[in-house]
Amino acid sequence: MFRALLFDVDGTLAETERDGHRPAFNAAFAEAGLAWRWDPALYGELLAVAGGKERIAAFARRADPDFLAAPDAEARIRALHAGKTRHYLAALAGGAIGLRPGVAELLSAARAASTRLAIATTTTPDNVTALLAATLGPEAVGWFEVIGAGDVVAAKKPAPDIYRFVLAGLGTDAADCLAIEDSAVGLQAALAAGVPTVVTRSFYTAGEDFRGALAVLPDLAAVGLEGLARLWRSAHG
Ligand code: XBP
Ligand code: MG
Repeated sequence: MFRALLFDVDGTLAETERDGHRPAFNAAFAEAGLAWRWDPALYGELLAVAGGKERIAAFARRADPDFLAAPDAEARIRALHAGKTRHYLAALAGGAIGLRPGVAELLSAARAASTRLAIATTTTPDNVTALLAATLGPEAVGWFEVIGAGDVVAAKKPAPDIYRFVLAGLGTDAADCLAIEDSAVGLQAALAAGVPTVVTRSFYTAGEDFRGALAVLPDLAAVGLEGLARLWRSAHG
């Protein structure tokens, strides 16, 4: 049986992207007087780049090269991203986003079985705390022994760094853990760190290439803790 469950956040714990992060980016752009607007289809393309600041820079590179050429471009991206985070946190606090099916049940079964819990995400740490508090209560953040999030590592997913950070914090071998991811980028990060991974497809990732996953499921309601344990054992001969 695996010792720890490592959860991705966006798309895995909750469908945060289309109606959470995306409108928060747009609100920050409008506030800064920029004409940029990310509609749901464009945002789906932009998700190929993980991390909000990195996503803004990737968009500017193709849509507004003058913005990037300015000497203060990096500072402006940081300010835009801070505004985006403020809008996103307000939306979460207002109850805009709920957990995906089966997430709360799995967390409670894992806690009952003393399975260790951790988070490995690209998103900003405050976003994780706010999502957990809004959906599971303020004590839920304490259920996770390690929360690896955002800029704590230099290279974001698909680099394995955030998984390595979490594994080091837990002091466990990668093979003794199970990661739950929703995207090809996240799957690549977990596999590159040696963590067996189950994928739950999400709104934007349903058509991606999930080769290497132990299983690809519609959501976590389709499998309980026991089902995950069976999948994990199947990879351990
Ligand atoms: C998904 C992401 C994140 C969010 C934005 O992260 O790519 O970048 O879209 O978050 P994961 P920030 O699936 O690893 O949880 O704007 O806070 O960077
Ligand atoms: Mg994700």
